[in-house]
Amino acid sequence: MKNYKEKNQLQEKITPEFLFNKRREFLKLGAGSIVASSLVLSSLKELFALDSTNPYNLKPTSYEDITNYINFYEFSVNKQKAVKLVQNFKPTNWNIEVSGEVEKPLNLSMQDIEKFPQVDRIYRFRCVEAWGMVVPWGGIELRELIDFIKPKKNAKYVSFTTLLDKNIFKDQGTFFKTLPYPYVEVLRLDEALNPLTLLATRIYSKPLLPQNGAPIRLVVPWKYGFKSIKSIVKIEFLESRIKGTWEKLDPREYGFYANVNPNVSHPRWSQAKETKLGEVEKRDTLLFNGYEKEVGYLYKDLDLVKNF
Ligand SMILES: Nc1nc2c(c(=O)[nH]1)N[C@H]1C(S)=C(S)[C@@H](COP(=O)(O)O)O[C@H]1N2
Ligand SMILES: [Mo]
Repeated sequence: MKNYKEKNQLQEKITPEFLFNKRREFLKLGAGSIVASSLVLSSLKELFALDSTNPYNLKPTSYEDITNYINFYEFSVNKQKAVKLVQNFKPTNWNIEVSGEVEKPLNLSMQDIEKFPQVDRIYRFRCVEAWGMVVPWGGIELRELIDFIKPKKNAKYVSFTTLLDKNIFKDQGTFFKTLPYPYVEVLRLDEALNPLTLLATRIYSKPLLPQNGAPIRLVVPWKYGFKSIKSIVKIEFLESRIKGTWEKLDPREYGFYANVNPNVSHPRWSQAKETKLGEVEKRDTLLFNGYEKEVGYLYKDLDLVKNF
């Protein structure tokens, strides 16, 4: 797009139906033939860019990789083993307790979650272990739920808790004796309210598989993956900060913020580069995992080295 005016003109022409049909055309014809046909095609990139599902035109990682290369320590620290063991986990009649400093404490079923506006978002996802992927998530923006339950004025933090059930999660308290279960993660309320933050219930439009945190998990794409807690049964609004599971285990390795940052090394390895699942060449790690424009305001007065 050459200039702002031109972009505005294009935007005026583009209705959601237009966008949908063009996309369908594109998908039907394949990329090759579309180059020959004229119309919008020089602007094809911009066309996709205007779609809020995938503003950075990211290429999603395969479903195979997303659903097999996982971390779910309650089952095993070994990724293949965890996928195998997690298959016995069949989340039914799921219930999420929403409590703490809120006007409307309540219990939510998955049917209740479905009543909130549903969104699809293709995000980068970066594990602290220096691998990354691109995931087409579906679910709700966490802020929709927060608006609904109305936090009290003194609520400043939100904590999330994974189900605790040693009959299902065989490794809760065995391999990692030092890991304090249930798994807990914590966000500042303003981080939780950022439009990027999701409660995800789908990947590639399919319900989450147990290994990816069925039936509902947090997604915070600018933070290391351990913040994106799986299989949530409790969301609590708090006046003061508490430590999550990883921060409790070792605050020097797993800070409260855990914002993706190429310049802040993990004590045992550099974070400057990452390997995307399905790729061979390493890529540069991006500050805030490439979401500085969307989340930079949250940290403008914060020393990112001290508060890692
Ligand atoms: N309850 C729970 N949530 C969790 C984890 C876990 O072990 N238990 N692992 C975290 C880590 S380290 C990462 S990288 C992501 C991985 O998500 P994925 O397995 O769907 O890729 O989940 C996070 N959420
Ligand atoms: Mo991770």
